Amino acid sequence: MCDFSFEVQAAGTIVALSTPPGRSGIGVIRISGERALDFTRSLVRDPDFSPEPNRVTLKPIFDPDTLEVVDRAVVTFFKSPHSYTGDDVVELSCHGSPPLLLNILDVLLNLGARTADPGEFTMRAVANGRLNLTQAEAVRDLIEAQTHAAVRQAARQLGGELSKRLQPIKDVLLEIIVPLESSLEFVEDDLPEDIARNIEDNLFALSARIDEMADSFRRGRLLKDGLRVALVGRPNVGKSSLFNGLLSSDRAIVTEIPGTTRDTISEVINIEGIPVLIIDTAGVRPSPDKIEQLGIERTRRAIADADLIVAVLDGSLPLINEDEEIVREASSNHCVVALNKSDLESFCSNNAQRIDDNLPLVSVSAKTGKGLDALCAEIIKPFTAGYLDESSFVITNARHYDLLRRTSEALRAAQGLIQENVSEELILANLYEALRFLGEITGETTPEDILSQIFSTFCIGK
Ligand SMILES: Nc1nc2c(ncn2[C@@H]2O[C@H](COP(=O)(O)OP(=O)(O)OP(=O)(O)O)[C@@H](O)[C@H]2O)c(=O)[nH]1
Ligand SMILES: [Mg+2]
Repeated sequence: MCDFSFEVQAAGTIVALSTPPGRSGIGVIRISGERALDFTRSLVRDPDFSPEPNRVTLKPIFDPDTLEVVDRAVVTFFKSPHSYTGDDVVELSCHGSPPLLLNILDVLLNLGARTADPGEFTMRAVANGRLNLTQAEAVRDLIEAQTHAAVRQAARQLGGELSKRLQPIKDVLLEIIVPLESSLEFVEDDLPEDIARNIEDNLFALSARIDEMADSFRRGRLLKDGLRVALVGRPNVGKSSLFNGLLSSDRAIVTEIPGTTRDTISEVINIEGIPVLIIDTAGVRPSPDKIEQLGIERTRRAIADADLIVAVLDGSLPLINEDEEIVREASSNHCVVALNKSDLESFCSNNAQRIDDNLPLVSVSAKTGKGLDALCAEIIKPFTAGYLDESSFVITNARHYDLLRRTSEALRAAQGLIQENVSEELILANLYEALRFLGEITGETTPEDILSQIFSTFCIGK
């Protein structure tokens, strides 16, 4: 069992619905704590019920007031410590009827169970040494993953990959600390030159290794948080049609009337594992119409918040000043120009002649779908260039990134102090700090307020 720095704050037997609220085939209620089995016995009105751990049993569930059977549930018992939380756990797989599940939860609360806080099951798993902190965070990331690539990364972290990669780094750090500590006790003079150079080299190699890990956060953040991309252009150029084409669904209203889209609408699509939020916006033009003006205001906000702007132009018509103005504005951010309506006879790529050559430009037809793959490739290009290695493990969490950076800084500071020949105590202080940052990633040295903050981002029932 790991030695964690915190105790489970609120003891007691906790209960929550672990499946989403709403109608479903099955709804799972999870009970964790000392009295999990007691409460289950009351619920099934069988005081001798002693289920074999890890085996399922079909049991009737009673309403305690009317003594009527309200459901037949599959009961699974996980005996401490061999459960998700490390406590005794019972999972009741009931029929997924919201009033039925609420009723059963109510009965359990009346028996003395307590509603679990967000992430409390996982917090207990960490406190009981069933998971380390990075694995617990991976549980949340797995549930929240928006693409298959994000699922894969979360699953690897849940399997302990991050902590396994950190362990050898901690080991090397300890190998540096131990002789420094002993030199402090036994040697009056400065560190011998050859030992100092050796420590310096090791610290250099170690901080380079940590920097490499931290750098992978660029891709990790993309996989987890994705990109915001706004489709912007004059009315009628085909923004909503492109939006629908990228989504492969008729999500937005398309008509030949300029000014059709009033409000921004957005949906997430998956481009090579990256969740990309595509935002369709109202066409930009001077308009006396109050509703249209409000829509255009929202377009401006979407432009300001976007990671990249697709400036959409109608390639079947000569460009006008407004088109150029839109492209000019968009190019202050990451920008791709989409020259739409390439299926029309009047389409001419020369229409885009006045557009800056340096901007990526793709000819597309929202109508036929031609060029959409190329447009998707251009959208992610500025963010993935040079580091799209599908198989590599990446840092996906800003907390881990920050702590890795701080570890690396502490190691570099120690390196500098060795060069300056200062006392071993000062060098050691930096090395211990680095060790503490690494321990904060996996949970050994994480302050309690940070832990509470982390678990408050989980959903209830997990
Ligand atoms: N032939 C052809 N017509 C297109 C294409 N894309 C859009 N259109 C047509 O152009 C007109 C305007 O399309 P929308 O997608 O509504 O244009 P929009 O830019 O969203 O317009 P607003 O919402 O008014 O700003 C519709 O009649 C579409 O059918 C295309 O690739 N080829
Ligand atoms: Mg539109």
